Amino acid sequence: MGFCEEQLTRVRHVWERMLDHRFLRETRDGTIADATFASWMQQDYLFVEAAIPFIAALIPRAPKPQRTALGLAIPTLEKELELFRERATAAGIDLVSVRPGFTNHAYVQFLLATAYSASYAEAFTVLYVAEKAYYDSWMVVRAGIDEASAWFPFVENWTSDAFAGWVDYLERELDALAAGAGQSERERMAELFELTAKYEVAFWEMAATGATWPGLDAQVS
Ligand code: MP5
Repeated sequence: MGFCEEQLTRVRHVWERMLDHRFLRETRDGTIADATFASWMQQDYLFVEAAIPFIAALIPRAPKPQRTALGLAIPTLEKELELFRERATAAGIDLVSVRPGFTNHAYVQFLLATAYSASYAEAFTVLYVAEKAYYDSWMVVRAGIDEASAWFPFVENWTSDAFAGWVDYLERELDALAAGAGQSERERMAELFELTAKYEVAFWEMAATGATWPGLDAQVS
């Protein structure tokens, strides 16, 4: 069994919570409040913006054969940001004056900290888990959402064949990195695997509840 399969089995209780999150079920069933979906869009727009420097920081550290794939991910993310802007304009959602919520802020700091201070294989683990989480999560939504939904373009974005191929690629590469890692690095990779999965659950929770910062409300955060 490869590292990814082994870890997905190990953290399955977290993964199941993620896939059973009410944000995903309500988006699939078309019962999600527009304001709730808008709150996810606003926060995830900031997250995707931050994913660009995260990937960019990995490129100079990557083994040569991985550099091109990581480099090509950047224009894909730019296109994704364009999709957010287009959907936001269509639905009258402000993306400009948004500030990151606590969970989003913590997750982004975690991404950047791993990119700059963890080993390459550890940072690559975080990349894989974040992408795999979105693929699996949006597949849940795909299973029932009305294709005429205003939110369907997001489903298409993260369940496309191209995105599935990217996640498969990351999985193969991560399995190889783990196979070449020593025991203590593998343990740190496993820890980051789990932490990233937990951040993904926390992100859906933040979106579903509209949470901003603990102890503050939307007016002062
Ligand atoms: C992704 C995302 C997927 N957009 N947001 C969160 C909270 N997790 C994962 O990353 P990408 O770079 O948009 O494919």
